[in-house]
Amino acid sequence: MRLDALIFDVDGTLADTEEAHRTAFNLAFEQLGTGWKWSRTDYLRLLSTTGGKERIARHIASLDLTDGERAELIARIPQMHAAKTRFYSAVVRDGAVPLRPGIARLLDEAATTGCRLAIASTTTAVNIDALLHATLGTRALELFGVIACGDQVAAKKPAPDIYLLALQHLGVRADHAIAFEDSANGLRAATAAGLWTVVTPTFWTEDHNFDDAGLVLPQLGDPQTPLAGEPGGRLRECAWLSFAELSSLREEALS
Ligand code: XBP
Ligand code: MG
Repeated sequence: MRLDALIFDVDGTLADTEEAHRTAFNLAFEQLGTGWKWSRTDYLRLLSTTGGKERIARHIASLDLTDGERAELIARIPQMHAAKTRFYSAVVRDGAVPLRPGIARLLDEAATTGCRLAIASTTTAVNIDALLHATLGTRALELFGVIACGDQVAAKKPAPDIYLLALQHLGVRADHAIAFEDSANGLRAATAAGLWTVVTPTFWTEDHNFDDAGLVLPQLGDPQTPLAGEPGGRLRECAWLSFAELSSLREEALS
């Protein structure tokens, strides 16, 4: 079956960004004097809520507050999230967060074959622009023809909306595309949109359930960062997921 597009999640998939997000949240909380500080344990739990604004709202809901205190904090969520986004995008724009192994290689291989590339992410366009500019430079706008993200949809992952929006903007059928994700919420969103999905977990999502994934690998690998035990585990041709093998694995899975 034809393969017309690859659709990539951003946070955790293109790059391992969540520690940078967590740090940015804490810097914003300190700047705004909320007295909050999310530990890694806190953030592991809060990450099951997609969207930074929604994550802050969930934290507020967990606090013992009067109705007036709660309402005042809820009213400040946009301000908190804007401050967090300033901290995060500044750190990423400075190059603090690299692409994960194999991402740049697979993007090039796919683009060379004429396969289109898109993004479907819960984070903001500002954050995506900062990451792509820092890691791919001006090539990013040539590579990714469609960027669907953040508040462009009302229902965030695990709802399929952001993937359906990316497919709509691509003008591509779900069964002619592949999604790349790192989390259970992302896998559910892509699967609900009808996409065969490759999952590359990070520390933040390694305990998630990926039973519905088409393929699960620790990362995409490349000649400089070969995958241990490959070929031979899931891969047959080389110790990284090449575009050619990605296409054939999906073909077999869907035939
Ligand atoms: C991951 C998310 C985002 C980030 C934080 O997005 O759920 O909320 O954790 O970014 P994805 P914001 O994996 O879909 O790329 O604060 O901008 O939401
Ligand atoms: Mg993600």
